[in-house]
Amino acid sequence: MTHSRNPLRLLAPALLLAFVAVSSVAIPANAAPQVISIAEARALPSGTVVTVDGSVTTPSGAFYSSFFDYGFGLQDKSAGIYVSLQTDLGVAPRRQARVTGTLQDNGYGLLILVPVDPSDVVLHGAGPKVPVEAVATGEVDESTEGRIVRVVGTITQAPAIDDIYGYKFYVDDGSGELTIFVNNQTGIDLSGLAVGQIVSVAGFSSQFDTHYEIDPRFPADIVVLSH
Ligand SMILES: [Ca+2]
Repeated sequence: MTHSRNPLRLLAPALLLAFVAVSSVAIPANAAPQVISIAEARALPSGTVVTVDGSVTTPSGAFYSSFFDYGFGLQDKSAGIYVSLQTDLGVAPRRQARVTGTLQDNGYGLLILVPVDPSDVVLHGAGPKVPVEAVATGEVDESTEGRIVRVVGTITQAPAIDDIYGYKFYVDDGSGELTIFVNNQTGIDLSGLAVGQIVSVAGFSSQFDTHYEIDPRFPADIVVLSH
């Protein structure tokens, strides 16, 4: 029975137990997940689970008619991202939220963060005011996706209904025509807008399939500067 005295055989279970004991001490189940910046998260492959912390930038559910969820934009100093949720947490801009979720494409080119459960969104106080970033109409693209941006341009195509999804119109400041997509839940009245007017439009820098767009959040995001 020499094998029973093999010291390695006796040692192995002890080492394993020691490892398990150390592991469970080092990583308790309820430990706060490691927070990374949204820019770091955006650079990771689809399917990666991440935790980010940022200031809410769009009221939850404001984009329901085209996004079909009660999610919201989230932005930190580095970047922004859309958090997709089927539960309405009733959040509004400047709520601070820590979100753990899976990075994925929404099927139309927009990178979203999808929490497994609403409890993966931890609201904690008020966040900093997210500055609205002025960009050219031709600059709204992958590099601005997920952030709150603002353009000033001439309306080139008047608002038109887009089925059940909302309304869209187009603006151009000379750098390229940009789609403005207005979701039904935003309460924005587009009836006064016409081709040739110069408007300021702020909102969430989004992507739909082959094009990029700004999705305004509420009426104050659209201001007519010249009739
Ligand atoms: Ca994209």
